[in-house]
Amino acid sequence: MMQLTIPPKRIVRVLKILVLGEGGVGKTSLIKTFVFEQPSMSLDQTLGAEFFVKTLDLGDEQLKLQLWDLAGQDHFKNMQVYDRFCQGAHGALLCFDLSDVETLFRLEQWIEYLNDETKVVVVGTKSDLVDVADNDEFIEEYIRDLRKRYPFIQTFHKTSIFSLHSVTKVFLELIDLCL
Ligand SMILES: Nc1nc2c(ncn2[C@@H]2O[C@H](COP(=O)(O)OP(=O)(O)OP(=O)(O)O)[C@@H](O)[C@H]2O)c(=O)[nH]1
Ligand SMILES: [Mg+2]
Repeated sequence: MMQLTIPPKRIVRVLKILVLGEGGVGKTSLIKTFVFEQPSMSLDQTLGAEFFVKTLDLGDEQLKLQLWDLAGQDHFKNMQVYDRFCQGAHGALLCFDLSDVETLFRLEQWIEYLNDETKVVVVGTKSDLVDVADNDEFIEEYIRDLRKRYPFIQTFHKTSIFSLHSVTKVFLELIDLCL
């Protein structure tokens, strides 16, 4: 009997992607929604760091994504290991909660971990919780100013884990910038 051998797809590239932002902004939920391709609420605080892998098909080749989910609570940040965790990252999603402006003001603390070669997309999470008009102009202006000071910040998008489209978009856009 003839046997068919299907050659394994070749891994073309490995991308290290960080997902950063204050505790509770929705980093783990965002990653899980992207990885599992369905709205995925995270119910627990991340302890230290978690790590997810997703492969994407690029024709007959594969892209392997290493998604680094760093806990946002202050006591983890104070352990001073994040500098090392962030080394060598190709891209980062810098997340804040649209319904909690304090988390926007803390973005700069996370930017400190990055170098100018890392591609960055800013993500305003939980868009389902806010009215479009709430703080909108203020937030846009604040991010415009951040981008002037940190030109490696590329774009800003709003997400909700209940809209798979917006979640996939931020990851794919970042990946595109990194390739
Ligand atoms: N309404 C709404 N809630 C969300 C959304 N994303 C996350 N949440 C909720 O926000 C809370 C915190 O989400 P996590 O994903 O655990 O937040 P985190 O940033 O990983 O927090 P740490 O692990 O502590 O750093 C959970 O109750 C989520 O269900 C969203 O898009 N909309
Ligand atoms: Mg988490």
